[in-house]
Amino acid sequence: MNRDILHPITEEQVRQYEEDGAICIRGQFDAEWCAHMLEVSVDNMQNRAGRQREVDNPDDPGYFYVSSFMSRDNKEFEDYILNSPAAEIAARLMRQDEVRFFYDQLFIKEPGTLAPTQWHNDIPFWPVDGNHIGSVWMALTPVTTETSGLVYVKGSHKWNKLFKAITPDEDPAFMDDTLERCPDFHKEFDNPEYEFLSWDMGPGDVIVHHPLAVHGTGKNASNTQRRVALSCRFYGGDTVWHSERVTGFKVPGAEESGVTSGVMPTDDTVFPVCWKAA
Ligand SMILES: O=C(O)CCC(=O)C(=O)O
Repeated sequence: MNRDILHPITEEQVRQYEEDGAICIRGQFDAEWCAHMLEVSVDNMQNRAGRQREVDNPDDPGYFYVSSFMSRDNKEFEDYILNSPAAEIAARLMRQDEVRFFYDQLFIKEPGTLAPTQWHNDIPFWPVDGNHIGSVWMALTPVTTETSGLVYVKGSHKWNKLFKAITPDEDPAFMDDTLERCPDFHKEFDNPEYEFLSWDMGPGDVIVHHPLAVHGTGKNASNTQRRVALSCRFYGGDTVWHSERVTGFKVPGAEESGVTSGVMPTDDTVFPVCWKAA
């Protein structure tokens, strides 16, 4: 399984990330990574390991599985965040010489799952602020917009706007009532005011997005294709802790490690350095 990126990240890709807020990067993970992480991800779902958020909708014939912090209890996920090219890809796109690990998350939509992923941006979910928090969303199965591929509003990270955080199970602990709900951009696809970005992806292709980039998905319309995505967040640069944010999001061990509002968390156990320039 490759540790280093297989192709250099180009200046053009960095500029595209900066301009659009999201970019698809292909061909950086070898086939072994893709097969291995698919296997451990499906296994995680089947064993309900990690910290899940169940979406209990009896009218949905499918199943939307979300788990977080898998790498805390599972060496395979830990190995991915510490030893795969994911962290370097995020670092290079954010022009950082070092990135730390924030958290990992699994998003699986079984065939026929009706649940969308509500339009949102990520910062309102998290007790952190900053531009240099890159999410690396890796497809582990084929993904198209029909099978719930992510769609982004191009350039929305520059709106400098926070939308109300809505979890798949609509947990009120995350909802800051001073923030407005993100519009349903599926209704705006024909609106010339917006440009949308989406990609057909194969296993190992990743999307990297800025923490303010607005994104969402529809249902998984396939009756046969499961959609498996592993999303890992890495940070550096201007990232700081933000204890005052209204959110139910808790990083295990963060408070004990002495996080302070306005300061970057640097505890090497809770937020390990995953990649450093040579
Ligand atoms: O895969 C999904 O449905 C949601 C992913 C997402 O919102 C993220 O990784 O930030």
